[in-house]
Amino acid sequence: MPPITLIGAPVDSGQRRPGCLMGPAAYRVAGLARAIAAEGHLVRDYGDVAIAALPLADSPNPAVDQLPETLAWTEALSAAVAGVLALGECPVIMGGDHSLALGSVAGAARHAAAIGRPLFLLWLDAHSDFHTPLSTTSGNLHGTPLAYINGREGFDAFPPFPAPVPGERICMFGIRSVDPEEHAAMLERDIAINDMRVIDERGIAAPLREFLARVRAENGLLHVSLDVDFLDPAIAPAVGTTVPGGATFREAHLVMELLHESGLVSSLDLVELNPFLDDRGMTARLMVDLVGSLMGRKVFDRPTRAK
Ligand code: HAR
Ligand code: MN
Ligand code: MN
Ligand code: MN
Repeated sequence: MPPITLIGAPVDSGQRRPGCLMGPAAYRVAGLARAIAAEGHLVRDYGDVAIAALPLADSPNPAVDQLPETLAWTEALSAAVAGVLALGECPVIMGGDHSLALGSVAGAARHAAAIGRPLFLLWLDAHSDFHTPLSTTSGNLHGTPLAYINGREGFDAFPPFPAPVPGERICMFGIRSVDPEEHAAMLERDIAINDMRVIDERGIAAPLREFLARVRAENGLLHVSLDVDFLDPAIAPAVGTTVPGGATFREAHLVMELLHESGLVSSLDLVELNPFLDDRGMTARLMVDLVGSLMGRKVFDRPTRAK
């Protein structure tokens, strides 16, 4: 793997429950850099990205909350992520709520376009986050990044998304909370929606291997967006939007192990951790352990005969 660069993104503006701004600090306390270095990778901490003066902005949808903050984060994180990728490093964005993906994936898409490779997206989440600023009824912009990335209309206040990612290059896992408008819009596209029912019936490895084979066949870059609520709330309580019936400890680690073996991951978001809601750091620690698996941690080398 290339060198890993941790980017702090203390974004709190995509939802109304405060606390995600403490995410980067919690990852540092839980030893994220050490866990990555332990697998033999070079790792550096870029520090926290900051936003300064907010732009003037208004939405035709009066429900939309904290649009100026979200616009400012989108620009700042897009620039940071594109810059780190251009250096040949792998950015790991320590969130921060999921609205940060409006910027992180824009940065990854900008870089992919610059080097002429297709960007693929793995979305690990209870939610589809496929609302637009026009369709959202909650007004919480953490419910919108995937629509922006996919090039849906309604993001006039935002910079045009560089090279929108078509549905065929998007794969979701863990989905179990989708609003009717998002659902209708998703069905018009060829997004691989591996909801929890698919995982129950097929397991998580087979559909993930199919997706990774497509990324490899097209020489794609792969951005992974890991939302804490992908995980079952029993093992990951530190998130404002828990939904029962999420991925288990082993399902989540298996995803990370397969991603490591694939060697395809080029950038990663860690989002929605709200340390204020955690139970003695258990969620922060689990997220760090999952990144450890993605970076190559294993208990022992499995004998090839057991494949
Ligand atoms: N669909 C709901 C809404 O728009 C819930 C969105 C919640 N999103 C997250 N991130 N927690 O995945 O409000
Ligand atoms: Mn999300
Ligand atoms: Mn979610
Ligand atoms: Mn490795």
